[in-house]
Amino acid sequence: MKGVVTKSTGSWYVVRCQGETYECRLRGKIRLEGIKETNPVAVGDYVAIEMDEGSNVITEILPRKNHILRQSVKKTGHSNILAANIDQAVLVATVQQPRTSLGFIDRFLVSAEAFRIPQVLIFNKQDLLTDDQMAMLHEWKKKYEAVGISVYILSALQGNGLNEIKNILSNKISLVAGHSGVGKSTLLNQISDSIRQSTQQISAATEKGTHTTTFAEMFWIDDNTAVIDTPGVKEWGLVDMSAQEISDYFPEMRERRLLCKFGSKCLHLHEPGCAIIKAVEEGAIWFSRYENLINMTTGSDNRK
Ligand SMILES: Nc1nc2c(ncn2[C@@H]2O[C@H](COP(=O)(O)OP(=O)(O)OP(=O)(O)O)[C@@H](O)[C@H]2O)c(=O)[nH]1
Ligand SMILES: [Mg+2]
Ligand SMILES: [Zn+2]
Repeated sequence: MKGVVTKSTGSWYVVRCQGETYECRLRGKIRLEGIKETNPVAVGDYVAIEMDEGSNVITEILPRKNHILRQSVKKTGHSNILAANIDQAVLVATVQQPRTSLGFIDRFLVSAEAFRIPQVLIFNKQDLLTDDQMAMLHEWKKKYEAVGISVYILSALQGNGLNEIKNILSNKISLVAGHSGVGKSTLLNQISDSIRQSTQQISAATEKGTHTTTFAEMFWIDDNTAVIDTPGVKEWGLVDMSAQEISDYFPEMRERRLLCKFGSKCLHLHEPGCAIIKAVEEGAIWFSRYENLINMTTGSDNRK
């Protein structure tokens, strides 16, 4: 039987086949070619399962159309797949409680853009913001929308703006990611009555979440719509990307970089005739995006 992995704990998995769910283990060592991953089977993977001596086992992982990958914090040289075969990558971010940096946001967007997975940015906890912070968010929204990323500002707690979110999730499989405590599970609970994820207050001392959601899990809202709630991530490290390649994953730089005097050798640092630097100076590229590109290509980002 073939099905889709809807939950992964690392040692056992839930697989959905024809509307039924099965708890499964992995047969022996299934290894994917190439990348070293901490979790060879991810939520969203299509797999073949069999009954084996009274228990269900995953015998095969079918080819993936894409996946969202980040550098593992615990095991260096390893990467961690958040989900596979997704139509849309949704990042839930907050200005405070906890703070999500623009560097973290851009690394997430780059990781999705590497597979041309459309990205959605949701700024949650609008109710906590001052007028000045709201004005700043509206500026960010304009700048991200100019490069093709959809941006929503809302409060999952108060429930405003949820119809728009239901619409953008409709008929797609969406990954929902972000730092711990930004309100991913709170938002998903509001989206569908069938989702009843635990949520928990962030720590008053550190203003950070407490990793309430511990495993990635896919929920089907209707026959064609699914969302994947994921545990909060602290850091977002890029996996296997060369400096030249990274600017290709910034949509506003993709074509401009071809005009650099040194062509594909240009790292857009201080080379003469750099089309990217020129566009930043002219205000056609947002300085924050440029700064984050340089942090990624020079490896000087702290990932947070
Ligand atoms: N003020 C405010 N608080 C919110 C909002 N959305 C969620 N929260 C609160 O933020 C806290 C964390 O929410 P969760 O939904 O558990 O966060 P999470 O992103 O799922 O966290 P992890 O599962 O740890 O990754 C809870 O106390 C929520 O009530 C919001 O829009 N405004
Ligand atoms: Mg959660
Ligand atoms: Zn350049």
